[in-house]
Amino acid sequence: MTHKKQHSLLNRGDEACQVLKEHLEKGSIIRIISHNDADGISAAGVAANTISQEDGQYHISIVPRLRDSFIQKLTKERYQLFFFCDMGSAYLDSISRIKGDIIIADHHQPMKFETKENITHVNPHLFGVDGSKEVSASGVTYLTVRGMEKQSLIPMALAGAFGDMQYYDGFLGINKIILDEGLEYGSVEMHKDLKIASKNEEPLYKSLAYSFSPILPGLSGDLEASMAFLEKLGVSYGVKFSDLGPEERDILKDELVRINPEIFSDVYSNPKEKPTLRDIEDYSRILDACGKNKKYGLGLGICLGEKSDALDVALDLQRKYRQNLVNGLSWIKREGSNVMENIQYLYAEEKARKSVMGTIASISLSMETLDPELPILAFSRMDNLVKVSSRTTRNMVEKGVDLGQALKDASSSFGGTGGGHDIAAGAMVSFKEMDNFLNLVDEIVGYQLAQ
Ligand SMILES: [Mn+2]
Repeated sequence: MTHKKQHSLLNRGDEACQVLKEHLEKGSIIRIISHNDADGISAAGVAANTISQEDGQYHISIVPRLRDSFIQKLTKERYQLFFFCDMGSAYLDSISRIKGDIIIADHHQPMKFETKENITHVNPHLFGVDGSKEVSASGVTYLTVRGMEKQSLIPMALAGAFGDMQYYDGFLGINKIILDEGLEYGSVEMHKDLKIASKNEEPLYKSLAYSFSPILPGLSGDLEASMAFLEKLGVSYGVKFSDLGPEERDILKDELVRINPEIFSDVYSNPKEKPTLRDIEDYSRILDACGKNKKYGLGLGICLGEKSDALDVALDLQRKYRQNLVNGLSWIKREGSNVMENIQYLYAEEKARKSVMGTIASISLSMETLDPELPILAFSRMDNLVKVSSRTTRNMVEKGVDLGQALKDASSSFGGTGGGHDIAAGAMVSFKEMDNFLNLVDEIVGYQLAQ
């Protein structure tokens, strides 16, 4: 059954591939529209690299969300093929007004809509495949170019899956199929090692403090604690992990496994990349930092292998971003959250803190700095509006929590917009309605848990 569902999705990907090929043969300039996170940037990278390798041309826009005004603008553009990645499935009706052929490579819940002939819609949910766990947009986009033998782009397809948190100490479903294809072709290598961040780039104590997947309780997010931990072990904290001798590596491994056994596990790499970008999770984190800093072109430049100083600029951004994370996490440790009956929330107005709200909220849940039993809403003030990022745990989803539904219903009751996945969702509501919105979400989550 699973096999059949996956097969239908792969077939739809091949149909999209045919459309893409026809346009490449005709010399159409392809209009790519993608999302601004690590998954969306990787997806755009998979599409753009394919088009360049086939000597085609493209024009890309990376956007935070599909606004009606933007779709309106697209309807006036004269491209012959529009290629939406990581978005579009929820906007089929407005997208259908665009003239030209359309490929949608998305993994979000699609709206019910009778698809028009000019739209090739590739989305796991259409075939009963779980798009929140088994494939991300970069993977779906890879399925649309797979018919052109693009195995060299598999590391990028997996980077998006890491970015969308689809790694569960292993990949599932379509992600696993894509991984196996990469391993077989040799574009992905896998070995057992410590899964700590930026091993080829940062001094060891920073590598530990910046490791959040998996979490190292007591060390993740805490530079001083990481330094003290290494000092106590007698391991040099100021050198890169990659420069440690075998003996020091062994000591470190034994101690870290004691903190979290998942820290020693499969590490995936792209043997063709430069050392800093070789680890696919590091790659994904760098794209994430570009996205969070609104430097989409920079992230895309990295995906396109630009020779300029793009990587150095991106690493600088990542350092600043990580500093914000560390500061934000210590703020949560110090101040805690505001606790309601069924949920908890955080609120920020400072720019640096706002840039990391969703991330520090979810890290604090997994480190259990905050009560993991209470779904968290993180509010960032934007003039008259508040942006909400919400997160919960798999355990709570199993108990019935669906944040996508809760935020969609609660925000629409107060003239806002919202939605997303059961485990992570977002919304925008008017600042004046924040308290009402909170009370309603609290009520809805209570209701979901009582079912
Ligand atoms: Mn995505």
